[in-house]
Parts: sequence; C-alpha cells; structure tokens
Amino acid sequence: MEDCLFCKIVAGDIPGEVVHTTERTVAFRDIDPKAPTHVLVVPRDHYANAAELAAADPQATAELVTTAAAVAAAEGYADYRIVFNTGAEAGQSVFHTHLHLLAGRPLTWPPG
Ligand code: DGP
Repeated sequence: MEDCLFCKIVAGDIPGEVVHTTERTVAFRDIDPKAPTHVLVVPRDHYANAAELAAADPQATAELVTTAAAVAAAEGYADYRIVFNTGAEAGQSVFHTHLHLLAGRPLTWPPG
C-alpha cells in the first residue's frame, strides 16, 4: 500500500533492523524500544489491524505469534508479552497490523 510505513519496511524501501523473516511475516526492532527486546512482527500484506488480518488470513495471524515466540527464544527469553494495539485510543499509530513483542524486563499489569 502506498504511504504505509511498514509496507515500505517490508519492501526494503525504508531501512529496518530485521531480525526474522518468514513466508508471511517480517520482524524488525522497534525504533523506540520499551523493553530490552522490543520487536514488531508484521504481515507482508497490508491490513489495518489484527482483526482484519485474522478475518482475511488466519495462517498469517498464527505466523505472527509463532514468529514472536521464535524471536523471544532466539534472544533468550521464555517469558514475554505480545500486544496488538487496535485503534488510536488504544495506542495504535501505524495502521498496518503489527504485533509488539516485549521482553527482557519485568512487565507490570495492567499496562497504561
Ligand atoms: P503502535 O503505536 O502500536 O501503532 O506501534 C507503532 C510502533 O512503530 C511504535 O512502537 C514505534 C514504531 N515505529 C514508528 N516508526 C518506525 C520506524 O520508522 N521504524 C521502526 N523500526 N519502528 C517504527
């Protein structure tokens, strides 16, 4: 999709620190990390949020989660948090589906 930041990172048009790729996903480090490991896992195809992706492509949705688990394991973490911010009031600022993987420090609940 034109003018989508994460589509451009997936395409390699904008640099991203990519840590893992699969057939349907790309994982890269968040530019403003909130934990020692803060990786975004995105589908290669453009959908606005997790629910839209899940309705259209359940396999890609599952692959976001398995990719996050693989990245956490590769970075040495058994415990981690995955988050899908959905909608501006929930903190979503980039409207291309992305899973936040956070690990490497104690994570409190509830989040802010
Ligand atoms: P969200 O607020 O849930 O939509 O998360 C968007 C995340 O994207 C946020 O944590 C910061 C990150 N981000 C924004 N711009 C860039 C960028 O150009 N590169 C990378 N790697 N991450 C970005």
